[in-house]
Amino acid sequence: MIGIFDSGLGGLSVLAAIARALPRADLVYLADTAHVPYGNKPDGFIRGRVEAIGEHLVAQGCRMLVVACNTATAAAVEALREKHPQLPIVGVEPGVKPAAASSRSRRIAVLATESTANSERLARLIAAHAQGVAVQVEPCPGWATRVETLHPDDPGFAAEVAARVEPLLAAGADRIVLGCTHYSFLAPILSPLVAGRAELVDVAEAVARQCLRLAGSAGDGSGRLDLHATAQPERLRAALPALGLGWLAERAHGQPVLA
Ligand code: DGN
Repeated sequence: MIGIFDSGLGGLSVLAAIARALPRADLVYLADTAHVPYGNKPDGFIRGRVEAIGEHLVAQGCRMLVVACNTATAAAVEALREKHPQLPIVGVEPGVKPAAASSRSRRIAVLATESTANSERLARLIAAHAQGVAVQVEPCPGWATRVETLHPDDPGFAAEVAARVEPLLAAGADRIVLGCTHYSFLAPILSPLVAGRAELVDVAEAVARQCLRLAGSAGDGSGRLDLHATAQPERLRAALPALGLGWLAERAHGQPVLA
């Protein structure tokens, strides 16, 4: 069984990619909805949450963990690996490497939470993989929370997104990295905005391939999905069709539970 978690709904984009790549793996998705968002919280708090969630998922029988959150990965994946040295633990990092490697203009932008934008981990990632490429890191406060409302298509918010992204495109960025798993669900707003000028870079599929490599097969279970949340678990099932993931709701087993 693979345990996948995020502060809220964003990691569902990673869950969907994993469910496609490992159709027979049993999966547990945990949303830490009692504490969403993580993006403006201190690292120590996020580490505490990640450790508690790790314990919970291991107690459920998970034999692999996926931190489906850039913010939690930056703040706490190393601490989680120290706690569970026997487990494969996959983190999620902004796709700076593929963006820098494919950029023709040699200019890319990273959209992320404030916490990820200010993290040492992102600075190291850029230093290691974007040599000779100009990287603009753009913190996007409130965007993850907007996805949590399930109404990111509000015209006022779409205008806010455009106001943040247009200057990046005007400066010549031809790769826009979605550095927060929630932002995958903003693709309906972002894709038309960048069309013909830049490509969006999302690492969900790459994370799923990494899980497949580590698992060694597409799963040896029945492909069941359990949904856990630390608050309002019933919202999770309703969120799936609202986010275009109705097919995952069919895989979901029983009622979402309070973790
Ligand atoms: N989805 C998470 C991320 O990838 O950073 C966190 C978003 C949040 O909690 N603000």
